[in-house]
Amino acid sequence: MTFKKASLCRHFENEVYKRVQEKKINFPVYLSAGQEYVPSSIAQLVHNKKIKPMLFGQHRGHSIYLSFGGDVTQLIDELLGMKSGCTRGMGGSLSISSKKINMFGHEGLMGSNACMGVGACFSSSKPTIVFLGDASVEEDYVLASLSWAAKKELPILFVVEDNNYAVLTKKEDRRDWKAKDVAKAFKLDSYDTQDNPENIFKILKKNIFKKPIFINVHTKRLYWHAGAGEDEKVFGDRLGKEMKYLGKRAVEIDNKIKNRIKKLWQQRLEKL
Ligand SMILES: Cc1ncc(C[n+]2csc(CCOP(=O)(O)OP(=O)(O)O)c2C)c(N)n1
Repeated sequence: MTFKKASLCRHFENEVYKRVQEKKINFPVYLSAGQEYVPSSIAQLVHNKKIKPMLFGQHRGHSIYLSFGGDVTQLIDELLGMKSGCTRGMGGSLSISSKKINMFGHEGLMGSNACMGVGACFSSSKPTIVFLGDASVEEDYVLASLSWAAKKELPILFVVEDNNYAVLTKKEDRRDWKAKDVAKAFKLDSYDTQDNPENIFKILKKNIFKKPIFINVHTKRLYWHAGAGEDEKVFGDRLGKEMKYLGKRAVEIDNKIKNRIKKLWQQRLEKL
């Protein structure tokens, strides 16, 4: 199931990539191809536990939306600026929201979703997930949010999708500390891992939403920070590894999903 979610996210993003190149989409898009196993694994775990958390993502949110069961057609429509989009065609790529899956749209200030997620969780005591990037976790207000979540023992999960980049600047050129160590200093249960679903399940299975947890997951961004282009060839992305591991059946499933998404995009483009 995690594989199916990840495959859906990948093919969705590949279709967006094509539409940007064809100039069917003319505003900034933030593609999450390569990183999809992070939200897919967490969504699967949460789904298995029958929990429907509040979701606070950042600008790179397509895979979060899709992994947690957001309607595919509505996301296509959103990116095409149609009223039938999940954010009524007004949010675009960076501000994906959906009442159906409790996903709150991002307003653009990196890391502000941590403050909002912590506030929402504090006031409602509902299970909450905040997705951050490895750069947004450097913002001072994110650190204040981690501290409050720890102090109030909130049912919250902070997930850092650590793709190593802040636009084009690598982590090694920005800081000499690990996010996990900082979170630990605030007395959060804190982890550092690869984007392997088994690792993620193992870490979160027992205590998710029982106490505040911070997980930094190393992953890979396949496309530019914004728009459609390739920075450098990235090898060994997680979806490729999983396909190799799962074998022939996975390739069949992947092809089916690819064709379904392709067709859906074509159908929605005809509505323009
Ligand atoms: C406070 C603030 N500073 C700068 C920016 C411009 N900006 C947008 S995204 C981004 C990089 C974000 O990197 P990260 O949080 O690691 O997420 P990623 O893009 O890698 O998913 C920057 C600098 C912003 N939106 N907000």
